[in-house]
Amino acid sequence: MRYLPEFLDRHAQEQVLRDLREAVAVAPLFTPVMPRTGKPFSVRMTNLGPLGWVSDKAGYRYQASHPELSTPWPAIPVSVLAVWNRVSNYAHPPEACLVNFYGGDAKMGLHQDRDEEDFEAPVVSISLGDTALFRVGGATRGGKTRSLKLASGDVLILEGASRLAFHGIDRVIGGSSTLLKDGGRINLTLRRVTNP
Ligand code: MD6
Ligand code: FE
Repeated sequence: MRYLPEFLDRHAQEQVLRDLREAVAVAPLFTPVMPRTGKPFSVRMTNLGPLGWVSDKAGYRYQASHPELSTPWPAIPVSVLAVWNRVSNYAHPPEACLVNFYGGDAKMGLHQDRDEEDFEAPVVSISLGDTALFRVGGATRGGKTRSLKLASGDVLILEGASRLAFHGIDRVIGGSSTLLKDGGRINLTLRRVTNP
C-alpha cells in the first residue's frame, strides 16, 4: 500500500470539487443497497467514466449507465485523471471513478475491491473533506488490521500485494475539514476494470 499524505493542495482540491459538482448535477448521488438483503448503504454514490460500480439486490457489478436515469456516466475530469497519471505507474487510463459521499454517520464495512478483471492495475483513492479513520488488513478476512487517518487531499494506492487487502471506513470525524461547506467526506476510487 502506498500512502501519499497531502498529495493535493487546497487549490487542487477545490478544482476537483468544482468538477465533481458539475458531474453530480448530471449523475446525481444514489443510495445503493446490499445484494440479496436490499439493506441500504450509509454512503451515497455516483460514478464517472465509461464504467460505474453499482450494487443492488441483484449483486455488485460495473455498468455503463446511471441506475436511476439510465444515462451514461459523465467523463472523468482532467483534474482527477491527472492524479492517476502521476501515481498509478500503469500505462492505461482508468475506466471507473467511484464517488462515495459520507454524511453524518456514514461508514463502510471491510471489503476487498475485486469486481475488476484486472488486478495488475492499482486502485487509486483520493479523499476530500472531513478526515476518515481507514482500516486496512491483509488479503484474508479476520487477520490483523491497522488504522490510518485519511485527510482531505490524501491519496492512497492499493497495488501489488495490497491490491486485494481488506479495507473499510470505521468513521468520519465531523468538523475536521473546511473544504465542504456542510461537512462530510468524499472519496474517489479510480479503477481499471477490463484487461487492456
Ligand atoms: C473510502 N475507500 O476511503 C473507501 N478502495 O471511503 C476504499 O474503499 C478504497 O481507499 C480501494 C482502494 C483504496 C480505497
Ligand atoms: Fe475499496
